Amino acid sequence: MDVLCLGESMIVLAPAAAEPLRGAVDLHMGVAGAESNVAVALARLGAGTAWCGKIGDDPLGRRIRDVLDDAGVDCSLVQTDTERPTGVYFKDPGPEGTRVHYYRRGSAASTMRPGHLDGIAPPRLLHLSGITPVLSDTCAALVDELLIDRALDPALVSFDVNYRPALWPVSEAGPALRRLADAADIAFVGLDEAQTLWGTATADDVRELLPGTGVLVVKDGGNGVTAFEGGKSAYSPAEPVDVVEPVGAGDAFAAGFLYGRLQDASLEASMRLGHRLAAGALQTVGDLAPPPPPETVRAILEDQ
Ligand code: KDG
Repeated sequence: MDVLCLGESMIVLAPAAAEPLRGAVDLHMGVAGAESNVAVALARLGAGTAWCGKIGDDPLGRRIRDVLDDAGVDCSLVQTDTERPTGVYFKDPGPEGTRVHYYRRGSAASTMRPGHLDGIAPPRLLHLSGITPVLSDTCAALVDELLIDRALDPALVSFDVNYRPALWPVSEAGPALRRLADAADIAFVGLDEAQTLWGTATADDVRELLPGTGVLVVKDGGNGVTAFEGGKSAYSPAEPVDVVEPVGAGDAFAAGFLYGRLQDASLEASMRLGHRLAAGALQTVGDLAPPPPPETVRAILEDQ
């Protein structure tokens, strides 16, 4: 297996016309979850990918499984909880951007705990995010086991900071997410997110704050992305797009970047593939967009 992504997946309901939720009549139902979004995008690019999480024994959990199965994601490690439901969230587009409303407290996924992946063969890469540690104390302990204690050694561990303000305050999230990102082999963070969490102003400031991260990827929205590796850094401008709905674009970027790295592509080429996938996600209401054609992927990665 190339990549294993672990985290909570949910059903997302979003106004079909990208209008405010309050007045919406038609909702689009999709499958969401930062880590499973990455898994779907990677599988569609052709990487051997598994997703691991916990779903409820309900139609929503089965829908998640169906969508991931259809995308070619290996779900054999997924656990089903017969007591607790699959989580749900709503997207609420508005003039100030899209807000999210979660219905996930006490969900099946919140009962994940250390030992969840005991006995599995280590993948080349394990992908985690900063959403999982806030789901419950046992989820936080699981992330520690995998990222700090490296239970799946020698797998590389990638970590998307993914600060979700609706789930925890900066005073708790700031130090917790810094510790995890600094221990990762590859970490993704938004420049605005880093500003909120750590008060940093520039990508260089973030690098200074996270000297332990192997490859650090600092994303500046529609402007571009700076990646650091060892003493080297590279900048890649974003693709200009008309944004329909932004949620999911960060996951798409992460998938493109990780796919590039798995193919031994340069930082620059990996960022370009990340941008291409993010552009697709920005132009769709759901979290998941169709992948670029294989010849486009090849051309992006060959142009080092
Ligand atoms: O990155 C997109 C995710 O935010 C979305 O799919 C839902 O995982 C999610 C979360 O916890 O916000």
